[in-house]
Amino acid sequence: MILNRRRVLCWILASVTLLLVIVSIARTTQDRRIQSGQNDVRKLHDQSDVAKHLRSNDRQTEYIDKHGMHVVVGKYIGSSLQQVTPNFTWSELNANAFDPDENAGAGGEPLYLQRADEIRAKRLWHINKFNIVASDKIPLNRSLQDVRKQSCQSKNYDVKTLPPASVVIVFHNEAWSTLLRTVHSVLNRSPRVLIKEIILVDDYSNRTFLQRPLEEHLVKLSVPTSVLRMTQRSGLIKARLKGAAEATGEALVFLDAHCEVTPGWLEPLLHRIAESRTAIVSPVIDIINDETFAYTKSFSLHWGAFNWGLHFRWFTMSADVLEDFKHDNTRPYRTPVMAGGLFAIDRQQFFHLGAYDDNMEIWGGENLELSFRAWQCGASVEIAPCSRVGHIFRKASPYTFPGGVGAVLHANLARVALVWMDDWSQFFFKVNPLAAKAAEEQDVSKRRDLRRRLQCKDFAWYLDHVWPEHFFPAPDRRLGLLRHQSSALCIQRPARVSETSNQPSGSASLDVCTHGFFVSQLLVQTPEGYLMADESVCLDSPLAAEQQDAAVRFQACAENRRQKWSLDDDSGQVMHVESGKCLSHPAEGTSDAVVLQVCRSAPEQKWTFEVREWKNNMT
Ligand SMILES: [Mn+2]
Repeated sequence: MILNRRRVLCWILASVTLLLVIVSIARTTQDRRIQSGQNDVRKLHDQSDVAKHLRSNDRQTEYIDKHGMHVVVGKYIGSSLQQVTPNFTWSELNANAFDPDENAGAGGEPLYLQRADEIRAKRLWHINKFNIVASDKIPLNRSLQDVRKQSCQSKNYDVKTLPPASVVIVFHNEAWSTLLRTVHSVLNRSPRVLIKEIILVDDYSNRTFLQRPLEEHLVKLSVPTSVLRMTQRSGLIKARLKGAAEATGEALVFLDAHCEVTPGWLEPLLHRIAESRTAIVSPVIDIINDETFAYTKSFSLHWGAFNWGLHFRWFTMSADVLEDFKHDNTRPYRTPVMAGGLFAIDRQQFFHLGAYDDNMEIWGGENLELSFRAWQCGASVEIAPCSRVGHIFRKASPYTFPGGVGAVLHANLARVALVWMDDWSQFFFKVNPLAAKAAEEQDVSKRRDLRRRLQCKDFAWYLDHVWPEHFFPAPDRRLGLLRHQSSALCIQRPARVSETSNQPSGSASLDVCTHGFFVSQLLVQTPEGYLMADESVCLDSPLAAEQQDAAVRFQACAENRRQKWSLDDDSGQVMHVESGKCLSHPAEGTSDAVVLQVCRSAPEQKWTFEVREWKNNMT
């Protein structure tokens, strides 16, 4: 019982702990990886090469960019369940130990602590789940490098024609130094005429330094800055709604409370809104290291999407968006969904579209809800590659969630599915029984009314037009398991094992076939011949052209011919289109469970696609 509950908790935490694809850059030329990657560096002269590298390499989570920087795409997995969080005294929690050294962290350089500080930092880490001791040594006005591409830096904006913005920042027990570095970076790096005001919304913090001392600091600033206080713990969504309701700027810019904006961050966002009032625009989100506060650049060439569990993911952008991007790498490009923490929107448009679902609690799923709503109701969701904002990604959440983090997230996601996803909500609930359970208690009638009032398009339209490369089932696709007939084993996708793997690439394995909707064995067969699994990985055989008995793997879906398969339901053969060879489970002679071999009529090559109904039989 207890073990079970712990397993559920672990699962919930792992799934909650985000989004976060992160990137780190090794600039040092002595870095061996870079030296060994010299050839790669020369090869990767333009963006398309980088993309190819991302798509074809075994280690699809890394690449060397054209400046020779090693870029790693990784993912944070929450580990707070293993950590023992110490109890803090009242004075520890309420101490504001901000005491900056003049040049600490200048230019976004990392700050390494002295030995003596390290021990203290380890203990205090748990208050915010980042290195507060390092943060407190870095000035509020520290400089950051201009990390924009040349083409972005040379762009000029006529600021007088851009809509002034209200910057809305929600916080809950945020550290003084990170909260105010967010505010000061906005003041320092935004044209004054473009900032109408800064609105901080305090989601019921109880730290003493966030009360009077904060207000006394804010009145001294050069821009009108106010604090609104929630009278009970309300969560990000309700707090943002309160901030937006008070805002008077033509545009709204939402920021997390632990960000630092970089030079030129604001103009591209507002310029896009001036151009298209229905555009919701996010910056590129760079990484502020949670240990050293180093500013590291994140990749381009990715967009935001989601997996079968409706968890946000960064995936390589589609081929046609990449094509546009190559023509002009300064223009905002579309994305199926936004990450959610940082974005700009026309204020009237925000309310016209229905703001946020105020029945969503605390955090989670609201970014999908807004993204689906925007696209389906005539707006757009975009990323402005010339706008770059750093954000501290944490490995665990420092906050308590009233009601429990899992319950909150499942209920929020259930609302998203019930209102916006039509038939696909049934698929979501089949693979996510906890959300199905949560759905029983949700009343979404008000949001469905909104959808009708705005005459929004359906989810089929969204998938077809906004994300045709998606890996969900569809009316012209089959969902099911690929069963090897004589062994009665099924093809299985590797699990997401390492903390740095965004997409679980690796050998296709065979395992006992499962009943129901076990995600690792479910495949979507498309009319083009792709066999897609969750997390946007496809059945592939990278060495099919070069090797006998080439291994069969799951690799990031790449819309290429090498990932096409032709299934013959009568003969049971599954042919790899490019090589003309057949999917085989040899009895012996190879260490790989599944390989490609010359097609022949043999039990090794007989498979059944066992269909699973992803919709209820209601229609
Ligand atoms: Mn955040």
